[in-house]
Amino acid sequence: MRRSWPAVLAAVVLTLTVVSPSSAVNPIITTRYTADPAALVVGNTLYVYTGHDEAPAGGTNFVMRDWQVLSTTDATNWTQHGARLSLGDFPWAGADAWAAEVEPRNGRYYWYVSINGNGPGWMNIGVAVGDSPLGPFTDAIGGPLISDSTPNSSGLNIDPTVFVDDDGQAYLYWGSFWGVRAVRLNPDMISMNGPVITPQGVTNFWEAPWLFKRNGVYYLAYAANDAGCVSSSSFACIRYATASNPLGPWTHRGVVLDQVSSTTNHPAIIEFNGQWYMVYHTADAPGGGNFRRSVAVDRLFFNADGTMQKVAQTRGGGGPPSGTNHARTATAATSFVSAWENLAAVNDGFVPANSADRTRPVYGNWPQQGTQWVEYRWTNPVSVSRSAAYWFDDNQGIDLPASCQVQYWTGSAYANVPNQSACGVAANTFNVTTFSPVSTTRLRLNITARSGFSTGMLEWMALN
Ligand code: FUB
Repeated sequence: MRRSWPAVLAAVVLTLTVVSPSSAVNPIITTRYTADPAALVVGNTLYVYTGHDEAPAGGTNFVMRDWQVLSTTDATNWTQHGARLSLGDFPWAGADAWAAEVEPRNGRYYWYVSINGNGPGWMNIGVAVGDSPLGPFTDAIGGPLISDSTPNSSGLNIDPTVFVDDDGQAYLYWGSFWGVRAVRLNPDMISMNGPVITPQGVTNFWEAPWLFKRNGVYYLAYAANDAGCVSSSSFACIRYATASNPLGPWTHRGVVLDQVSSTTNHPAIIEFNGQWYMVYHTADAPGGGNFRRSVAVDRLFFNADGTMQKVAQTRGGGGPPSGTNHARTATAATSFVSAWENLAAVNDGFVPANSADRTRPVYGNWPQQGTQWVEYRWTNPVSVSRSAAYWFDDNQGIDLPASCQVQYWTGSAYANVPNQSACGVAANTFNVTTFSPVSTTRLRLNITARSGFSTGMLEWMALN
């Protein structure tokens, strides 16, 4: 059960904390990169436990060394509590402070974490325990709870989610590489009670399970990467299933969150102050990327029959990024523009209402498929360090791209801009890509379509 523990304790803890509130937009904080959220309500406070992405700009691997805590009492203003657990708290840890979740029981808080150990095997699940939602936390076992040597463990033992049912029985789910696993835990919360099972009916499970209960129904949300919901298997959507038993069998119910701007995604679903929320991560923070992710929170709504509506992603303020937009002084060129569309649309300074906004001319390359490009040309070199693309989606032959890549003219050839962050392909927003500044006379955006579709843009900014 995730709703527990007296409000007074949370209040006492908060008074001891240096607070740094941030505003209500997504990502919920942008002063550091946070990923893999897990949510917990304690009294009047919603805690979000996250991983911490520290990869450099342009990095191609996770750099994750600690776990962070954020909290709010209004789901709008967030307090950063910093790192409350790190690899150094586990003497047997080698690297990789991946996804984690906190579950309370009998006044104690159990923080289940994914860790690469310093012994044989790959990832493990360890447990730390503390006496308050903010710790301090210490290693509860002195070694992994789940490892590669656990009989019937997953191909990748990460992403724990723990749920204590009304009868006091605790369940641990985890897994990746399409291998979901579950086991009962003993009341001590740090040992298994029975064999590891492979739950049935978790359709297209990839990783990142989140188990909860509502109105007597068990819900399992999880990341999936099948072609039915993502533009490429590198990305993830969030699917969910329901069951009348916490170990299943499960009945798949559909997608509750579409692909986001980061390749990975990781859900938490929680009721707080009478409203339900989905907590997840994206690459939407400035300089963000697949290894520099940021936690987002949005409302989640249930239908009368208990199914969940798809979450509408709130993304920043939706307005154009600030800075000098060199696109306005550029001449645009393209590999192809449909005869009835207008390339000049990309740098006319328009701020669209959404990706289907046709109130002004649009750029589209239907019926071309594969990779097309748009570029800006200047007579004299300009210094550029950000690209912001607002994609066009007519819900017919033109769809959001599968991917994109920013390039610049070196004087003799095109090269990828250095240290590029994720080239976002989200709808209804300016997808900001950052990179190390280049001085150039040409900037090119290579746009790769989803299979069977063409692509288009409503606006493309080239910012200093
Ligand atoms: O953050 C590292 C890993 O990426 C997590 O454990 C997965 O859920 C995915 O988000």
